[in-house]
Amino acid sequence: MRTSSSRSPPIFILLCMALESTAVTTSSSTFSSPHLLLLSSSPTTTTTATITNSSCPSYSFIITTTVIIITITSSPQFDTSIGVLVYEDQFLQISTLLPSSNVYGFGEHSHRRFRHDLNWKTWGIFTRDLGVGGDDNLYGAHPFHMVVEEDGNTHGVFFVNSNAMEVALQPTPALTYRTIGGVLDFYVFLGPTPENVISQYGEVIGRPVMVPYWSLGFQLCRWDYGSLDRVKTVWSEMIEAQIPYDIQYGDIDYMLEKKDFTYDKDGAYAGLPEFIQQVHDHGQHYIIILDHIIKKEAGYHAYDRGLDPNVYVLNPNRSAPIVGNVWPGDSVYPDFFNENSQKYWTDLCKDFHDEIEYDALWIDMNEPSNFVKGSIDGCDNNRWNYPPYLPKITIDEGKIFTKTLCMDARHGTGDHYNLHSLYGHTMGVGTYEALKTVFPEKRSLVFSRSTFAGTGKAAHHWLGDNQSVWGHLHWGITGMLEFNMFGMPYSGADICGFWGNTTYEMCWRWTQLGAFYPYSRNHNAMGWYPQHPPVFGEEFVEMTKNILSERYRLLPFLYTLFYQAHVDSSTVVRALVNEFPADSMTWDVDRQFLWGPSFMISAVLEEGVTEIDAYIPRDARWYDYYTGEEMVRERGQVATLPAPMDTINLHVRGGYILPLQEPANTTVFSRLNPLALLVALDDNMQASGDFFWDDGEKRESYERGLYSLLKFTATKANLQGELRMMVDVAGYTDPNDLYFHSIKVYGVADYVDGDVTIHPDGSAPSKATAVDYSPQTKVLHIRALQLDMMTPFTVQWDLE
Ligand SMILES: *[C@@H]1O[C@H](CO)[C@@H](O)[C@H](O)[C@H]1NC(C)=O
Ligand SMILES: *[C@@H]1O[C@H](CO)[C@@H](O)[C@H](O)[C@H]1NC(C)=O
Ligand SMILES: *[C@@H]1O[C@H](CO)[C@@H](O)[C@H](O)[C@H]1NC(C)=O
Ligand SMILES: *[C@@H]1O[C@H](CO)[C@@H](O)[C@H](O)[C@H]1NC(C)=O
Ligand SMILES: CC(=O)N[C@H]1CO[C@H](CO)[C@@H](O)[C@@H]1O
Repeated sequence: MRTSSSRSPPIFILLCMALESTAVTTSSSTFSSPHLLLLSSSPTTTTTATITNSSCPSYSFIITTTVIIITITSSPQFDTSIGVLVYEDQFLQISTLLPSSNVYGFGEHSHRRFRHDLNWKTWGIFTRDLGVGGDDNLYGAHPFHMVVEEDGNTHGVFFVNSNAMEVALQPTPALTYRTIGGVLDFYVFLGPTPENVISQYGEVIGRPVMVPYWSLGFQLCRWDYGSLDRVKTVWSEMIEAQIPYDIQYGDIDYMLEKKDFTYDKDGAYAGLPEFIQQVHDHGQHYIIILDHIIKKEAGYHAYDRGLDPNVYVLNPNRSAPIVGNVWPGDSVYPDFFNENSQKYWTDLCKDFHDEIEYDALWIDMNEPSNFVKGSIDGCDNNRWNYPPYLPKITIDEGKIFTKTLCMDARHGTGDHYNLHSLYGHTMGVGTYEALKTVFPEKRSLVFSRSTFAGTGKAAHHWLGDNQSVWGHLHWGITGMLEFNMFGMPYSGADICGFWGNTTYEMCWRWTQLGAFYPYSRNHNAMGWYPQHPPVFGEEFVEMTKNILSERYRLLPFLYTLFYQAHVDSSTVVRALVNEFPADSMTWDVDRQFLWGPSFMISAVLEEGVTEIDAYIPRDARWYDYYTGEEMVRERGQVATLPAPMDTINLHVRGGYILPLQEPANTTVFSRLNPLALLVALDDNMQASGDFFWDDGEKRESYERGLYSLLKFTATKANLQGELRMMVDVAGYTDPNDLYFHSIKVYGVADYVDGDVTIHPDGSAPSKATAVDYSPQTKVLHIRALQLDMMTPFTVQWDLE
């Protein structure tokens, strides 16, 4: 990562396929590896070339002393002829024309819509501790976007720069980057599809880390339960109500005087280790919060241990650690750019785990936040703290260092001016490394509020986007879609909202929507009306149990999507435009979303509403998830769908096979239950799907081959429908003898009442004993099966 200010020409790297091939610097138009091309614009020569490779879109480029034009399809995708390039020491600017107005990405902001408004909107990028609500730059920095053209061709651009910057969008369409440091260094991803672009970006920044299976369960959190007794009460209410519930949190009130690596053992949280044991005994997990700062207090172990060798961010003259003020009072900042900090942080995490057996860490405030401006001594008046140009970032009183450290604070490898937006990223990676020591065998989790391009290879992100207001149900969907683009698929907003009193109806609808957040957590702030499901009474509990049971039923499918994301950065929460980029109706859809390519969620996002308008993409068959009935008339239309209080609309796309499992109260128990398959046939009466399974928590199970991968295909031939299961990888055999007990096939139009035959590999065929077929819904349901998970099988049924 280049972070220092220097004058150098822009660098472009074009990427289509894998990065295995070595980079080639162009000096002529002969290239050994057309997949990856490093273009250094030189001020004295003009270079032009056209590159063709059958497995990549072909492209051409022109570089002159003043202009860079890159063309992938017919019109230029990157064309700087619209504006001047500026390289000053603390001001760099580059503009490009865009081939279409369908621009997605850039973060972190609370974008109201997924597709950008190009009408002179300017977005700042600089990590910042700020509440959601305006157009502010928020916790993370992600200078990445993609552009979808009229014909569906898509390219992406990653601007590799960590300085404070702004992106100015213009209706031409065009965009301008202005940054106050670093160099102009770009990756251009050739696509041609949105998912290709995101995968190519993932190749550069790192693939998303694999989550443990238990993290897909429902989670409950609150800032300031007040005492462990209150936590126990809430926990018991949840269990008594039999709501699926995998994870309980401890927010900062578990700490003694808000100090990291302590708990209030003689006060309000006496008995916490024993409670965590009890949580574990119920098949659940416990996650604690840590802040980014250490209280400056002699005698406090976490502070003392960081002094020699010093691991803290230093003041500008390097005479002592710079001191800010956060929750516990005057505090110092562990510097994850300092080579000594990893051991320091790992030791603290390890020792604390010996005291309380947490299962994962949630790191907050790491933008890095500071409640005083710059430091308790203020900041010097120099060109770093008062840069000549300030991008459109949110600051108070015209000062870039408000709510954070002075820009001339010193890190191990540079100054805060350049490294600011990387602080949370390095803390996320450092915490991930520390947890490898705490849990050498087990995958854990790190949630980081502040993130940068690539944080997803170590950590996850919840959307700070969180007030108990209706608008946030919609914005949270855009937030998830964006973080999936940014390589952090495991995300979601706080269900029922964080700040403010929720209402019964809002929390009800948010619980339905949040059941389909990959990261499904109900979280409430201090002082507001309690919002864990049992407080709302019996009917609310019933609804919560029902919808979370559907979530748990779908977990094998969701987990398989996470495996795919880990392998190739495919998105888990996916925008409709990613699947149907040439269908212009999908470009603006951000109130609905998909899980992977095949499962569509259309929730109610407003108060007092009992029907919704949902777009049903035209190039596919769609089935109601619950009944299996096909949406025939609605296909390619904006359909008005009934959405009474007990309903969230869920649809399955023809052509896909989803692995399912009977739900239970936690994932530990649901993993013991029988499996099922949902087969949704496409227009050719075909479908396919995968099922990834491992023990759910061993580290690097994929890399070490400790997993199994099943492949399913459904076809139609000779008046027979057929479903075939093959074991593609057999690296893990579940100790619980899992078997498929039910197969549902949606869209079987021409079924004749005959025998359904089962052929397990290596044993004699048999007739299915329980078969239901509905001529109304065209659903074939084969029940009472006992098909071993690791034995390939074929199931056949007769057709007219
Ligand atoms: C395309 O690129 C690949 C990988 O670099 C290379 O092996 C292949 O020969 C190229 N094909 C053509 C037609 O140039
Ligand atoms: C879940 O159910 C199992 C078995 O019925 C029980 O042992 C366990 O305590 C339950 N866990 C929770 C969190 O309710
Ligand atoms: C270094 O800076 C700190 C505050 O930023 C100041 O208190 C101290 O006097 C300075 N020391 C020297 C040697 O300049
Ligand atoms: C939120 O609810 C609490 C508890 O019922 C109540 O005391 C408080 O006044 C409410 N606050 C607002 C702003 O409505
Ligand atoms: C808008 C808002 O309330 N944002 C908050 C989201 O939650 C985090 C902590 O969980 C707060 O720090 C944000 O201020």
